[in-house]
Amino acid sequence: MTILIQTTTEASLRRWGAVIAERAPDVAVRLGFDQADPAEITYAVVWKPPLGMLAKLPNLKAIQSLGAGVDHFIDDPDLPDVPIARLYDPWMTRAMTDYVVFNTLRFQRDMDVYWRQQDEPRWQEHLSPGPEDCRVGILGAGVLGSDAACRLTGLGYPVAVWSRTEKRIDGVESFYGMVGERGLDAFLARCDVLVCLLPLTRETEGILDRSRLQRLPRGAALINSARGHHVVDEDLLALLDSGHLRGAALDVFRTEPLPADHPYWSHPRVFVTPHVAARTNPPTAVELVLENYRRVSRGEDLLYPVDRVRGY
Ligand code: NDP
Ligand code: OXD
Repeated sequence: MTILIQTTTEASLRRWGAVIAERAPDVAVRLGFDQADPAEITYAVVWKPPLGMLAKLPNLKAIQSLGAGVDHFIDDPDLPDVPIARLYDPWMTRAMTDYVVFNTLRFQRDMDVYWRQQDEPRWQEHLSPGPEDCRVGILGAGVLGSDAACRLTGLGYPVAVWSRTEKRIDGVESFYGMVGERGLDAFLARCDVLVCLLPLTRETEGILDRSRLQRLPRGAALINSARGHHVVDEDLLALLDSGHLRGAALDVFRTEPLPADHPYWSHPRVFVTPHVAARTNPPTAVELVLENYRRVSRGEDLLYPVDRVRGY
């Protein structure tokens, strides 16, 4: 049993190598496809593997994503038919919830407005609502969405989630599916702050287009820390410029790094962060990576499996 770690930078390969060597010194690890004999690899641990690379591993038994999302390889036309696991790490969940809470507070307390006023400079108070008057809606009620929903509820925000199936989360309203009084349009109409924490799939690609964003109440804000392809950029920019939306906090983009000439960088109502809402943290993420390695070695099912048909 040999592990292949495949990531996008030498630094992260070295970091993963060091963490596994410390935690499981007896496990054979290859850092990068170029360093491996393809026939020896049984377990591939990957972030954005090159298309077709996984198909070159004839003895592969399982794939572990180094992200909660699997969109970075699930559409590979040559993806081997082996079990796949997404990443789950409480450290990462807490980081994402921190990011969502920080940005929700930023909008609710008008910090985005004060930030712009400082450029003028202008000394002007605003009558910011309390959390009880700021309705938050979270698209996605999985690992990340449900944790953010619980924390925000504890802070006094009225919170609703939208998912494929109905949810029961204490103090949180559940909306689900596309139609009906619990469907997507009804959900959007009650969101002063909309948070996107959906996986990127064929169903959710471009879900935040003009028609959906227009259903938000005037003056609503968007927080997208899921994937850039959930948002139709031109539609978001048009609604920010028209004043329908007050602002957007964006952590993820269709092209990453975000190109230097992209209008988001200089837009006064957009707050850009470079895909850092919940980074993968090797010292904690290694727990699941090694547990799934042991499971593969024993022929057991993976923890946190991905449904290939649903795409998450
Ligand atoms: P989960 O798989 O745990 O949850 C996904 C949720 O989305 C589920 O509630 C699911 O509904 C819902 N969903 C999926 N498809 C649909 C659909 N078509 N209609 C309605 N609801 C849908 O994912 P996580 O919470 O762990 O992560 C979400 C995403 O966050 C990741 O896929 C990744 O893209 C992004 N992410 C971003 C990071 C960053 O740093 N910016 C870091 C980590 C993750 P149901 O429960 O009914 O199946
Ligand atoms: C993830 C990510 O999917 O970091 O985990 O984006």
